[in-house]
Amino acid sequence: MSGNGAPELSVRNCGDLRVAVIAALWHEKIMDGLVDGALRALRELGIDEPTLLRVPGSFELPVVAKVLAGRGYDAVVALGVVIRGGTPHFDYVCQGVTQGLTQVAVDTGVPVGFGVLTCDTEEQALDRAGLAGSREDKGHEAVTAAVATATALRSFSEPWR
Ligand code: DLZ
Repeated sequence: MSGNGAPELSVRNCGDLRVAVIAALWHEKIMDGLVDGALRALRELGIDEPTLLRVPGSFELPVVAKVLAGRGYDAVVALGVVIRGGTPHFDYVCQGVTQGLTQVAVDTGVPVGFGVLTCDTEEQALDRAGLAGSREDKGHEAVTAAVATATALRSFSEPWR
């Protein structure tokens, strides 16, 4: 999937939203870039006190997302990096985390930003991590998408905003 064609999202009236970021611990340097990008995006949006929780691996992201979605957060952002190895394990972890996070969002109605990199190589992940020299900034993108979706949902329930 290419990053070409990504929209410029303009998100307003969101400084009061409660946002939680959940970040896996595997692949420390790449995760540092994703987490920094996510926190930078939240600061730019005026969301000053996000919750940040760390979990062991990407497979643990959906269960924590589900619990937080049930605790009053307006949006949850899940960050992780899964890099293909020599066994089918990669496919099972990617499938579990992708389906799990989708299910959380659809079942709870709370937007879940998908900031999980699923890459063949470490170089591909570094290129998307928002680090110096990266071409893409997926932590930042995941926050912006989740907050834009939360504000869109709020505009339906509060039409005067
Ligand atoms: C086991 C495992 C492997 C092999 N690779 C990764 C990875 O690249 N990225 C990641 O976030 N997690 C990995 N894990 C750990 C699983 O996500 C999970 O934490 C363990 O299977 C324990 O449930």
